[in-house]
Amino acid sequence: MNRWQGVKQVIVAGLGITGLSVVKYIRENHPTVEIKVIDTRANPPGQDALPSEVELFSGGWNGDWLAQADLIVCNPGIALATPEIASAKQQGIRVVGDIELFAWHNEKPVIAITGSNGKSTVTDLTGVMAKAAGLVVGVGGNIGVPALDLLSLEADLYVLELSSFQLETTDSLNTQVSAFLNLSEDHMDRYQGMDDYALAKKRIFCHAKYALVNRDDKQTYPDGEHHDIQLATFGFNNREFGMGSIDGQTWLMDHGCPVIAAEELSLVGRHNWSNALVAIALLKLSQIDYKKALLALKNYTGLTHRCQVVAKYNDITWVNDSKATNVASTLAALSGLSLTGRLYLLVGGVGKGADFSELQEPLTSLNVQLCCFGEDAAQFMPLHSNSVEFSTIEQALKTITPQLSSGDMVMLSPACASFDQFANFMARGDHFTQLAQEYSLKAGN
Ligand code: UMA
Ligand code: ADP
Repeated sequence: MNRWQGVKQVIVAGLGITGLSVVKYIRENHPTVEIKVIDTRANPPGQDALPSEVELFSGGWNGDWLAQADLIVCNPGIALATPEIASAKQQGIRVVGDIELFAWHNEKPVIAITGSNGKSTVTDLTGVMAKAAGLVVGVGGNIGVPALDLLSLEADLYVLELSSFQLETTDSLNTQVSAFLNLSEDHMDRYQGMDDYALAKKRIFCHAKYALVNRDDKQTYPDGEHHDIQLATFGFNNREFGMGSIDGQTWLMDHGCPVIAAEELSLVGRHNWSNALVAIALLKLSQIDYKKALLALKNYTGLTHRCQVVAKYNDITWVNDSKATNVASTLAALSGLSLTGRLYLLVGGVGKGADFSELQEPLTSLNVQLCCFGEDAAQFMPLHSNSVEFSTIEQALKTITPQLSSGDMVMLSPACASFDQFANFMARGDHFTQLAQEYSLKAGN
């Protein structure tokens, strides 16, 4: 089926790296199609890289342009409920996302990964392992490399991290395996509730051969309408892809056969054992021999900004977990901790309408000082009796550094988005890391 038949005029709604990749893809593959870009921001990121022949309308919507379009390609950051997009849809104009364009073009096997937490780690690790097994692999999607930019690689396999935002505008992505890792509260500023959020994520199963789901989180299972799909599961007990105990040690298991001891992994934390197990399962379900990739798995240390030790001096550890942008990821960071000293936990930023009360219980069992910063700092203050409010990360670190002593840990695991004070979670993590490296030399002396 040629989905581009009759498409003469495309509106790319929202620039950023996605919009740029869409423009580049259409110019290279459908050169007769006219492209115009609309971005509601006054100075959209990426405008300097836009070819001069492509017209840009910024700082709002352009109703005339939208009305003339045969196809609108929407940035994942723009909700389909946005009145201008909803009205274009109502008028019969097709609205898709970049992943849908990828699906129209691609014929190679795809592994797709979604979930509230762990997507980037699993996506990156699966890519690393598939490469170690000898394949040419394209790794991208929500992890930060637009999927359309991968097509020129002519890879043997594509591993895509897909957000619920991207899945909302994707209808026809064929996958060898679609994994749904876990579901916890996030993006409640965009969805009506958890059911609405889960529904967007379950679109990953629409054209999947296998659904890989979490036995410990039944919310990840496909609904009845995905009846053709073959189900595979992972979890902490010893079934299918699971975990077992051998001589008192935890092992990652494939249908009862030991694969690797958890202790052998460079990744730390129980949640990362689960991430490693998923990567093993994804390769097996894609008929890739994961045994060729076990050394790569063993040596994999994870991505930056995820529970990453960025400074250690005078027995004080500084951890950057800036990617913890929701409650569940901060809970995961807390669950693996064993400390001899006090934890100084930096939380705050943009709460996205979340309920933070779940953090209260794990915090009571820890020797902790809660350092609350940013726009929603006040929402964290009641969670612990030892809470202090700061305006910024720097103010918090400046204040606590003289109090630190041997065995303590300073951890940024904010449970919030960063947009009140930073461009993104990476900028926030880099800022923390730079300060940690500076202040760690002054602490514990
Ligand atoms: N926006 C507007 N008007 C526009 C266009 C965008 O207001 O006309 C705003 C939206 O509020 C949105 C943001 O700008 O939040 C997104 O624009 P952007 O220019 O940052 O987008 P891209 O650079 O194309 O990045 C997008 C994804 N961003 C979002 O989904 C918000 C990136 O995921 C992704 O890596 C990239 O495409 C490549 O696929 C980021 C993200 O935060 C990391 N994702 C969310 C998450 O992981 O929780 C879903
Ligand atoms: P995502 O791409 O879904 O945001 P990341 O791999 O970037 O996932 O990790 C985001 C945050 O979630 C980090 O703070 C990380 O430590 C934590 N995390 C990673 N894997 C899991 C998991 N399986 N369950 C819960 N939290 C996790």
